[in-house]
Amino acid sequence: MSECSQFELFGFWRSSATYRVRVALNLKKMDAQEMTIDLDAGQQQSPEFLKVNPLGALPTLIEPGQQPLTQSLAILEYLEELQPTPPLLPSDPRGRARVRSISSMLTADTHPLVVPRVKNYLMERAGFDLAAWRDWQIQWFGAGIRATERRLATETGTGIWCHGDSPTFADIALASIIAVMRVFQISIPNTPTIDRIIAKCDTHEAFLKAAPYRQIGAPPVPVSGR
Ligand SMILES: N[C@@H](CCC(=O)N[C@@H](CS)C(=O)NCC(=O)O)C(=O)O
Repeated sequence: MSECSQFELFGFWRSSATYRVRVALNLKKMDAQEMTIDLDAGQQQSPEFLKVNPLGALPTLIEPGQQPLTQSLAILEYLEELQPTPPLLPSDPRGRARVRSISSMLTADTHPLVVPRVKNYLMERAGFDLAAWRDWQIQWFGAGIRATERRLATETGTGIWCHGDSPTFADIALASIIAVMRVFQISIPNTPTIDRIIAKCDTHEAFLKAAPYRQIGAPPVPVSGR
């Protein structure tokens, strides 16, 4: 895939949405050179980066001669079309809809509540301190993860992975939320189906290579984290 090695990816070590793109690239054996935008230093709001992504968010995929591509799920869809093997969506329409539904629940309804711009607003304008922010994180990670567990535990599509017996966008989305929860040392109890699927991700090289603490710019792994 020589044309694919021309990708550049704006990302940050602990960015959950960047992680999704890393895993998809790894599964599809595609390559991108990652360039860091330091979210802790507020580089996403620099005038230069806002020209690349007006929302001031990661990831953004850069391909020569093309406009920047933003939104992790749109990037995953694009990679899926460019390189259909291995497929990260099921072959049947109903299955694809289920995988996209689980993925959206996590990436569109859970993740946006816990991003830096929301934290900054709550801390600067809504009187939050760090303890209130942590309660907020636990509340919204918990809501998304518990809903996902209920679906995975009861829906017939669930297999070894979130859908069937090979990884899909849904596993990438789930693992991306768990990866950032681990960074923040947040765990939600009583999620046996999720725990089983994440144990699978934890033995899969494509997921392991994408892990936050394996990225350039990451701090040392805390003793109690990973
Ligand atoms: N829906 C977007 C989420 C993008 C997003 O919010 N990314 C976070 C990092 S995981 C970010 O860059 N946040 C910057 C900020 O909130 O200031 C996607 O999936 O790509």
